[in-house]
Amino acid sequence: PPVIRREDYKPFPWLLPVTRLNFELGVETTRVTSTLSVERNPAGDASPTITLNGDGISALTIRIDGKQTSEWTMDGGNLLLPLPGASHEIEIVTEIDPSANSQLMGLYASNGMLCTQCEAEGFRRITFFPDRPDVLSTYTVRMTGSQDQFPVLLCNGNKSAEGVGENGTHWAEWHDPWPKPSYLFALVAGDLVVNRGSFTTMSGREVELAIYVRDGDLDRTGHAMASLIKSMKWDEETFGREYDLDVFNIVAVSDFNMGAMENKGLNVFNTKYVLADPDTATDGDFDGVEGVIAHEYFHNWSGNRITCRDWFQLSLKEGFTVLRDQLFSQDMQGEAVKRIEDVRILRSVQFPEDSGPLAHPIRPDSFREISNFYTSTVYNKGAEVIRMMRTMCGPEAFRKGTDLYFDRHDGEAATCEDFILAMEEGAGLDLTQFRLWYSQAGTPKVDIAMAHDGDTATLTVKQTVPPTADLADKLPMPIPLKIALFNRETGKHEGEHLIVLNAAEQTFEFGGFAQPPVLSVNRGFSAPISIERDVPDEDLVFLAAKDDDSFARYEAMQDLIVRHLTAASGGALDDSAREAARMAIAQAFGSILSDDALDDSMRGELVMLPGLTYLAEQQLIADPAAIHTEREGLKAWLGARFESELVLIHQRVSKLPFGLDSASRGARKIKTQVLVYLAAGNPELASKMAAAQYNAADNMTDRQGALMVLTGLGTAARTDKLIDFHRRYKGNELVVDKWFALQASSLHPHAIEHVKALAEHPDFTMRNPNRVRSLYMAFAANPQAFHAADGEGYKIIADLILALDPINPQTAARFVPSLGRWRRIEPARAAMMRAELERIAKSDSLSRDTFEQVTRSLG
Ligand code: BAL
Ligand code: ZN
Repeated sequence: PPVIRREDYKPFPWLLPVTRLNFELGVETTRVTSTLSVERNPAGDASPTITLNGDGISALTIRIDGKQTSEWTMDGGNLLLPLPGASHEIEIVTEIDPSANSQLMGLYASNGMLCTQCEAEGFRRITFFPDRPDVLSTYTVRMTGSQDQFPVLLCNGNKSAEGVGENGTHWAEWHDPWPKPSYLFALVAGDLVVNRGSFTTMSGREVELAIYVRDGDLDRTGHAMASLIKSMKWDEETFGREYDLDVFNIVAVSDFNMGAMENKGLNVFNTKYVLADPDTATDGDFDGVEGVIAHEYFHNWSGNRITCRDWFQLSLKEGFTVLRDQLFSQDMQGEAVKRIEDVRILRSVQFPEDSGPLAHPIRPDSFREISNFYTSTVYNKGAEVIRMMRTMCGPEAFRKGTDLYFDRHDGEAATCEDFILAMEEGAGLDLTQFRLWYSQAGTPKVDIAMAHDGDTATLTVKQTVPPTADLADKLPMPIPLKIALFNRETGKHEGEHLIVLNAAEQTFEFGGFAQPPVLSVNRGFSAPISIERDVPDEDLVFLAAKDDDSFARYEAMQDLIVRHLTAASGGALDDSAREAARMAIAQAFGSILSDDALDDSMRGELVMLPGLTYLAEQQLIADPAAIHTEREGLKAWLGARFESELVLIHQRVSKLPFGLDSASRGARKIKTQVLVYLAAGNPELASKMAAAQYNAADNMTDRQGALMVLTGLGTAARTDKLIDFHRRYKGNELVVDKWFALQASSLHPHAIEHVKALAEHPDFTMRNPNRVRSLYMAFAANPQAFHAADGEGYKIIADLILALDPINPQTAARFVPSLGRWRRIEPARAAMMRAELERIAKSDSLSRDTFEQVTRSLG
C-alpha cells in the first residue's frame, strides 16, 4: 500500500455544491443512486478527468449530463471519468450487500437494522465519491424500504418529506442544509424505539432531541438524554456554541468499531456509550456515557461546522474536542478526580505509544491507512497540547482565541495551523516555538534539581525530547510548568507560579526561603511530560499528605511508589532498602486513609497503585514479571499492614445508601479499592467481604468491583458469583462483555486457560467488536497473563490478529501495539513477541491496517 504524505496535499480540482442520494434499502441488497453536480474548482488544477474514490464497489450504470457512458476507467478501486467542461451532472448507480459488510465501514447490517460508519474512508464503500474531508457538499437523501423491516428512516439534517410506497414500502427524504464532507454522512434504517426530549437554544430555537435504541433498551437511555441536554447548555455557556438544526438524533448500535460518531445531526453510537442504569452500568460507565455524548455533540462545531482539510489535521478536531469534553466532565464531576483520570489514561496509553515504534506527532506527516491514526496521541496528547495553550493564556483569553477560530473558519475545512494562528491572534499568544508540539513526537523528559543558598531556592531545569523513529534530533519545546514552593514548617506556600521552559537548560530563582522549600511541580499536570526530580522520599511523603493541588498530591504518592517499584524490580534494592522505601509509602498511605478532609473519591484515586504499563515505561528495558511481583508484593504488604483501617473504611462506606451524588460514588470507589488491597494481604477475608459486597449490591459498581476481586482469587465464591453474574444478566450484551473482561483481566494464575475457554464460549463472537475487545483487549492489558514466560499470551494475541484481520481489519490492527512494545521488554520475552509479529507479517493477505502496524512495529 502506498504512503500518503501531508506535504503532497492538493485541493480537489472539482467542487460538489449539491449531492443527491437515493437508497433502495435491503439488508442483502441496497441500491444507491447518487447524483453529483460538479463544477471546476478555481483553486485546483485543470484536469480533464474526475477521480471518484471507491472501495469494493462497482458501478452498474454511469450517466454524465443525462447520457449513459461507458467511457470510464478504474484505478484500483477508484473510478476515473472524463469531464471536459466547467460543470457537469454525474449519476452513478451502485449495489451493495450490507449483510456481508463485516468490516463495519460504509453501510452495514447490525441485528437487522442498517446503519453507516463513514469516517474516515467508509463512504467510498457506498458510492463513488471524492471521499476526502475538504470536499463539502449539501446533501439531499431519499430512502425507500420495507415498512415492517425499517419503520424508522433517519439521515443527516432535517426530514423534508415522507410517504408510503408500493408493496409495503415507505420512504423519507432528509435534507441537510449545512455543507459537509462525506465522512459525516449517516443513514439509519431499522425497527427502533425512541426516547424524545427537547432543548431550547440560547437564541430561543426549539430542538427536538431523540435517542433511538432497540426494543427493550429504552429504560436505559435517561442518562444519555440528560447528558445531551447538559452538553448543549454547557457549550453555549462555555464556548458560545449554539446548535443549528431542528433535530438532533442519536442511534445506538451494538456492532460498532469506535465509541461513537459525530455525523451531522445523526450521531451513531456504540450502545456502550448510550445505555446506562445503576443495575447494569458502573459509575465509570455513567461517566463514559456523559463524556462521549458530550464529545460527539461538541464536534458539531469542532469538527462539523469547521472540519479538517485533510486527515493529517485530525487532531484539529479530535484534540480540541477531547479537551472540550474533558473540561465539560470536570465541570460536571469535579475537576480534581477527572484530571487524575485523564492523566492516567494519557500515561498508560499515550506515553507508551510515544516511546514505541508507532510514535507520531499529533499532526502526523505520513500514513498508509488513516484508521491507524485514530490514536491516543492524536486525541489525548492533542488535547494536552491545546490545554497548554489555555494554561499559558488563561481561560478568558483562550475563549477569545476559540471565538476567533470559530468565526473565521466556520464552513471551512481548516488546518492545525489555522487553529494556531487564531490562538495567536485571538488569545494573544506567541506560538512560534510552540508549533514544535505539532511536529515532534516523543514525551519530553524534564530533570529538575533544586539548590538552596542563603534565602534563595534555585531550580535548574533541563529538558530533552527523546528520539523517535521519524526524527532523531529534537529541539527544546515550550513547557508550561505550574509550581509551588512549600514552607516545611507551616506546610503552606505563598502562591503558585507558572514558569515556561523554552531552552534545553534553564535556572529559576525564588527568594524568601530561610529553609529549603519543598517543591510541588507540574501542578494540575500542566504539561504532558515526564519529570525526574531529585528529591528525598520525605518531600514526597510531605506532598502526598499536604499538597493543596490534588493532582500534585496524587503525583507525589505515585512518584513515591514508582521510584520504589522501579528500583525494586530492577534488582537495585536489598531487604533493608526495600523496607525503608515501603515504610515511606506506608507513612503517606496511612495519612491518606486517615485524612478526614479528603472525600472518598479522591482517597480512592490517591491509594491506587500505578499500572504495570506505566511502571514498565520508567525502565529502558522492563521485566514485566519482576514489576508484577514487586507491585503485588507491595499491595500485599500494605493490605496486611493496614488491614484494620481498610476494614473500618469498608464498614463505614457500606452504610451509605445508593445514590449518584459524589459522596455515594466516592464510597463505591473506595469500597472496591479496599477489597483490592485486602485480596493481596488477606485473601480469605477479602473473599468473604467481596462475596458479601456482591450479595448486598444494589448497583453494578459494587457488584462488578466485588466480582473483579473474586475473579482473581481461587476461592469457591469465585465460581459461584461468576455463574450467578452470567445467569443474572444473560442476554444483556454490555454486561456479558463485563463478564468476559473481568475473567480476561484477572489476577488468577490460570487466566490464560480461562481466556482460551472463553473464546469457545457460545456467547463469544468475532463479529462484534465490543465482545472481541472485552475478551482480548482485557487480556492484552493483563500483564501477568499476556507476558506469561512461555510466550503463550503473545501467541494468543497473534492468532487473534490473524483470525480477525479478514473480518474486521480496523479492530484487528488495534491489537498490534501490544506486541509492538517488544524492544522495551527483557530479551527472552522480546524475542517471542517479535517472532509473533514476524509470523503475522508472513501472511500474504494482510489488510492495509494490519500490514502498516506490523511493519512499523518490526521496522
Ligand atoms: N470522529 C470519530 C469518533 C470521534 O472521535 O468522535
Ligand atoms: Zn471525536
